[in-house]
Amino acid sequence: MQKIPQKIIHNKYLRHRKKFPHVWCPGCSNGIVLGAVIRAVAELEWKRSDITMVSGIGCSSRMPVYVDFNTLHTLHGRAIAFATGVKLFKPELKVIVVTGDGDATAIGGNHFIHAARRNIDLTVILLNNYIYGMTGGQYSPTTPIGDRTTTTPYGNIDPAFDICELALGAGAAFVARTTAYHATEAQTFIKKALVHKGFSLVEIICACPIIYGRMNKKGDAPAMMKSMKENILSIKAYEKLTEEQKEGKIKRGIFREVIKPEYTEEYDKLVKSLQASIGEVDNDRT
Ligand SMILES: Cc1ncc(C[n+]2csc(CCOP(=O)(O)OP(=O)(O)O)c2C)c(N)n1
Ligand code: SF4
Repeated sequence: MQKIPQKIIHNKYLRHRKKFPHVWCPGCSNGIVLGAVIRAVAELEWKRSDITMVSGIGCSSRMPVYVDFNTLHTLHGRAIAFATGVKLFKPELKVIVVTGDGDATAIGGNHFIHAARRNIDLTVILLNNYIYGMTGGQYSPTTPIGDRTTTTPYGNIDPAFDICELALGAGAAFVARTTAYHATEAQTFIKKALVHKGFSLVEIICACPIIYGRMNKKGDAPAMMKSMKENILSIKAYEKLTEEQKEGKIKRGIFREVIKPEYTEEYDKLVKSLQASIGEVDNDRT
């Protein structure tokens, strides 16, 4: 495919004259993910009006402010609920949900698992930085055991969710994980998720150097990126490790890619069959 110059992508898909500079801290991974999203959309040659991006509230959830698609910046934890409404009302739209680990798996956890179970055609891009960044660093359901946050000042004792395992358990049809360090892979996974018919999840491990990094002595943004490179391994590399070597390492890759009945299509079929049966009843009456 012909490579589209960055400037053209930026001019076409970003609200660069209206909404920049952005609010993200120096070294935050959110901008890398934004770049991967718009490059994936550019590769697909989708029109801006074909897409609706929906988010909740959080640093990650500010992404719809910056893209020139149809956008909905909604309530904390309710992005998937709003996105479900959009998709059912206008199934022809490509609906992208951008969410954080807090937004999607704490307050929004129920919406997340049930959208996966229903297999509604949404692409969920989940930026997992292991903390509530926007509100100053409370722990989230993905904060690792032992980590310090404002709500776990003596170290977290709650076991963390593995977001991809959660989505797989809930029945999601497409499940992938990568990191902000692996930006090209992120773009590829997002593109695959966007064209996948059904619920798709791309979890992107992100660096929040200013809150999570500082509180947990993870070093600066480059150090956090280096750690992603060294510790978040492809499925192939991970599977070669001994059980002992797997300690502290995480797998990245596509964990599931299957086609199953999609919710809006099933809903449409049901409506049409009911309308047809009502029509038969009406015909019998005449
Ligand atoms: C109903 C409700 N509860 C709480 C908040 C406060 N709040 C805003 S963002 C946020 C957490 C954001 O964390 P996450 O979703 O992980 O995103 P991040 O900022 O880390 O990208 C919270 C608790 C809110 N806005 N609305
Ligand atoms: S607080 Fe963390 S997640 Fe939020 S913009 Fe800053 S670095 Fe990024």
